[in-house]
Amino acid sequence: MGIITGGTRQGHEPELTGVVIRSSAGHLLVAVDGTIWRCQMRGRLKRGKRQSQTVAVVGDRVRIGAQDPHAEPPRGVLEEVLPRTNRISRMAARRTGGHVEQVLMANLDQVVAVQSIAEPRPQTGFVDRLLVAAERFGVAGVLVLNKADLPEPADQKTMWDYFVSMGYKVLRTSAETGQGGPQLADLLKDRVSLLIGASGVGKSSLLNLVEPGLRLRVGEVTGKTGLGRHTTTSTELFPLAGGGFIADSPGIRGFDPWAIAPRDVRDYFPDFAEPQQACRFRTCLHRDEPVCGVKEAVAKGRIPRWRLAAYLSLLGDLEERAERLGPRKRP
Ligand SMILES: Nc1nc2c(ncn2[C@@H]2O[C@H](COP(=O)(O)OP(=O)(O)O)[C@@H](O)[C@H]2O)c(=O)[nH]1
Ligand SMILES: [Mg+2]
Ligand SMILES: [Zn+2]
Repeated sequence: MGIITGGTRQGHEPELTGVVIRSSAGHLLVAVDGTIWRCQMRGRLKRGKRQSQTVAVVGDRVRIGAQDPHAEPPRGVLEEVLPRTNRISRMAARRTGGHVEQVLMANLDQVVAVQSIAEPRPQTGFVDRLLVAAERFGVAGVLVLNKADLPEPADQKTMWDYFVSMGYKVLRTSAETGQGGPQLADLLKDRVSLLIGASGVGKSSLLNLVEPGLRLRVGEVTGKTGLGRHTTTSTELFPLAGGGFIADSPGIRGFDPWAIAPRDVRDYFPDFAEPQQACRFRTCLHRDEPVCGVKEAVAKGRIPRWRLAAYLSLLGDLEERAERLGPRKRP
């Protein structure tokens, strides 16, 4: 994989390519041949036509110009973001009205949705939405259930078993007892992964478990809300000693996938594919339409109710956004 090994190019001015390992407010850390450069964005890149909230994100391959190669750390300026093979994006905060894309990471192999069995409890619909985005952007989606040392309610287990039945990998771990550690290390090895989940589920703890050298800061879960404090403040990419790269991200709660037309949402629910062949209308949205194969599958217990609810909730949110933006700006 070697995405962090960039390369130098001969020329009048030294030009370097590397990988963004951290990006915040116009400042980047870029790994070039194992050396970390601190880089600034040029104004024209910041103001570029691209609507993405973040022009250069973690995982992006970039070309930089050296400004002060002998400084500690060496300093450079971002010249160009090289084309992405893929990305994971959501809509930026609601107050932007759904116009702004927030790219969480570029050039990745898999997104690992981390939830905890308790403290905090799993968020309804979050995993469903994240997996929709993964399917949409051509990234593999994997589930990790952390805090497996805590008792797991039966209805939760049924829910995760359903994701297994759809073909997703579900791994139970405990950063406390070390359970599932070797399996998680195996899952991450030689791949470029992004860990996503609410604050407090144990993302940083899990990374410390598989890569003790990282010594990431771990937050306390506050008693009142059961949610963690945001001790990880920006997404950061780390090389793994055994091969591969892993990005730890600050806790995110909501996830509205970017660039999905409402009518296409159903195609990213793989469990709907077969039952929806029985829908009377080829364009059935499985909502109010008569003779709907998906609703029938729910009635017969073959698709759980919460799964249809997760779909309808996402559909509603994307429709609302499309309405706000008007027909011309729909993705
Ligand atoms: N019981 C239990 N607690 C855990 C486990 N993993 C993490 N924690 C605790 O959960 C809290 C949040 O952990 P942290 O790694 O900062 O979560 P992050 O916000 O997702 O990075 C800390 O108090 C950890 O000690 C686990 O497997 N079991
Ligand atoms: Mg963290
Ligand atoms: Zn239908």
